[in-house]
Amino acid sequence: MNASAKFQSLNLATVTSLLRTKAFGRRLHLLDTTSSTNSEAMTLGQEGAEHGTVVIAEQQTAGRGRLGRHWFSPGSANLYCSVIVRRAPTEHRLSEWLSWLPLVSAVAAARAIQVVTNLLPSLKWPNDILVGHRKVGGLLCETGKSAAQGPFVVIGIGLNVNMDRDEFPSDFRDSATSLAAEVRHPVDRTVLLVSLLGELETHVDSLLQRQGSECINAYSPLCATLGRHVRVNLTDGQHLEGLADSIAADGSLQIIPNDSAARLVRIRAGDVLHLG
Ligand code: BT5
Repeated sequence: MNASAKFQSLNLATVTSLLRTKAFGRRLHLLDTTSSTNSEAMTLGQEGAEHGTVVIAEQQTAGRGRLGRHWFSPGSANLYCSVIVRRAPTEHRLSEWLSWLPLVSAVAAARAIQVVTNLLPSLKWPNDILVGHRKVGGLLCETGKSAAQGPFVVIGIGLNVNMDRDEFPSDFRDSATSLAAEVRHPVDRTVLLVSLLGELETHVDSLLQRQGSECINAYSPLCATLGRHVRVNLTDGQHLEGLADSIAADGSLQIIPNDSAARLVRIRAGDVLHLG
């Protein structure tokens, strides 16, 4: 890969001049190094940062995945981005909103990747972004609260953009990829970031108006998990194997367990392995 294209830095003025969003990225913090953009955004959110505030870092020293896992975040090659979302629907739709926000954000990220690279990413439930069977990105949504402005959500997105495959640590080298490795040329991170923030704002805004059933129509066609035999490692240490049947109105994954074809089991949280 061409080294100069690969390591071109993100530039605040350039990103800002290309943005076409109303709120997302209008307040943009571009950091060289941070522990985690989600942690930075959480702090800013608690201090009252406004809706759409974005934190980007060239490198994370303690990037976080779900359930306390680590997100590999080397410098100047990828995107590490966190957005503060302060909009929320009325009380009775709040839990639907919180369950769908990560899934809809994954749809937005997949769409941005498609627009910028022509690749056709898919999603592993709940919100892994895949190219082929390899993971090119992931999402971590966290909720916080500030004294004056009330609750907020941080949408954190990590996308592997210009890394070579052999740069990944050996424990997930076979299951990870980058956009550049797939298209075989460097990908402009500025263009990707601008597209990502635009798609995110559109999808998050429309989630405010939509019912769960409408989200299913946007999410399901991209979901590579549906129709597959899967193993789900549940958060309580148990596991379940079966056929991934469908997405429920609340964003849960519905499985037909191997040991009981007669019932559907709803999974709200867990890790999915595609078995076949
Ligand atoms: C995720 O977690 O996929 C969510 C990742 C979110 C990262 C973003 S970066 C910006 C923001 N700031 C943060 O601190 N976090 C967010 P999970 O589903 O738990 O996947 C983690 C697992 O993926 C790890 O245990 C590894 O196996 C694998 N992994 C770690 N780094 C990876 C990478 N760069 N590419 C592909 N796979 C990776």
